[in-house]
Amino acid sequence: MKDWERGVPEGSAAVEAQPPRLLLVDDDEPIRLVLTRLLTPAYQVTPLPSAEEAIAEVRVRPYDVVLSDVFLKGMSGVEFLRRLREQDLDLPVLLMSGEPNLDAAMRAVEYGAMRFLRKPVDPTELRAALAKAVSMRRLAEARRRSVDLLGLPGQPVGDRAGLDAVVDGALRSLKVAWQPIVSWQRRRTVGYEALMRSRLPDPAALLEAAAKAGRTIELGRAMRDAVAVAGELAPMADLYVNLHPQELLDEALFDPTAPLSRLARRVVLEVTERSSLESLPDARERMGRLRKLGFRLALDDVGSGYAGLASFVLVEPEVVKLDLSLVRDVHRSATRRRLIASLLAACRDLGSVCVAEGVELPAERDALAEIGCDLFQGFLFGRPGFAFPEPQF
Ligand code: G
Ligand code: MN
Repeated sequence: MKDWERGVPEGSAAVEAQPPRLLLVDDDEPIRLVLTRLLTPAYQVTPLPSAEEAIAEVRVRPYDVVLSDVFLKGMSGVEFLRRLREQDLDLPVLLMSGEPNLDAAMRAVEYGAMRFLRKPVDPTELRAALAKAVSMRRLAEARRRSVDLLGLPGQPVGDRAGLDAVVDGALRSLKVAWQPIVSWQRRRTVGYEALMRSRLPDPAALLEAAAKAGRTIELGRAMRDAVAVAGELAPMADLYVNLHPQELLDEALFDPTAPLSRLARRVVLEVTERSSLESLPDARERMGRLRKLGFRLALDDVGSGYAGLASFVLVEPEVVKLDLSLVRDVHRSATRRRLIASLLAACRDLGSVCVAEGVELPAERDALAEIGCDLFQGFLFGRPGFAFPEPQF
């Protein structure tokens, strides 16, 4: 479990002397009181009744996170966000609303709200969302401050040549592991997700090494080619392939004669909602080109707390993959079930199908099936393996 899921800002523990500064904006006084009480002393809460006062406040004092009602007198939520962004680009904003209004939520998220919370806000969910926002705030700051130091976790690499050697070795040992995606009702495999493996300890280490060496595109190509070779031998099922956002800028991805393009009708390309696709030049047009080649698109890691709605609007995914952090313990959490049920309903409206990822327990599977989810991926059905593992039902 990550710290933010426990409701503890990452890296806070004993090291951080000051609790994070939270600006609470709501024109309803009882709500200000309740939330202030709930969040003190974990946060230094400044409650304010209006958007105008909040804007004035962030001008004079630094804040780590803003929690605000979306409907404030005298200023729309979108206008409020825009003015906050003028002051501070990295300031995370969580919006709350009593009226679940998809349109307002989408526009808010488009304008950089990090999360949309429904009132009455569930305290556990609120704490987790705030802790995550603060962690991301710190990460953004650290990133801006950090000089680009070379080095992998647990494996310091002092120079560019050393780094290139690490990446070369990893590329030579690159292999594709496949994890089944199943229909529970039909007890059938409907697809396999391709996962990268190499002699580095985990795929994240490989991605990080490649990124530091400026070789992300090269790694992506190698992986796509490896997928295409193995995919020729795959059982009849769709092939799910993760794309790094930078790969969307690689012309080779759009080449109709590339090995993977020849399998396009069977391939679902996964783009993650963890990165801001909106900042990608011509993102929408690029998605269109991939569809013309026959590829379908999936939005990966949905529900991991990032700007989901904006990426939804942009990608219009055929497949939505629910993040394992949302799936975990779904049988024990009515909040998760409600959230997933509303995601499933939204997917149905938009003509997308949902895959629940990271299903480990029969109880999770059953709870998901009960709210209408049928496609599953996870250790319960099959671990990733090199020879297209048969799932267990
Ligand atoms: O980000 P993406 O959804 O592409 O990540 C898939 C990752 O999730 C893979 O690394 C895979 O090994 C892992 N994974 C798949 N099924 C499970 C599961 O049931 N539990 C856990 N903890 N991880 C899983
Ligand atoms: Mn994936």
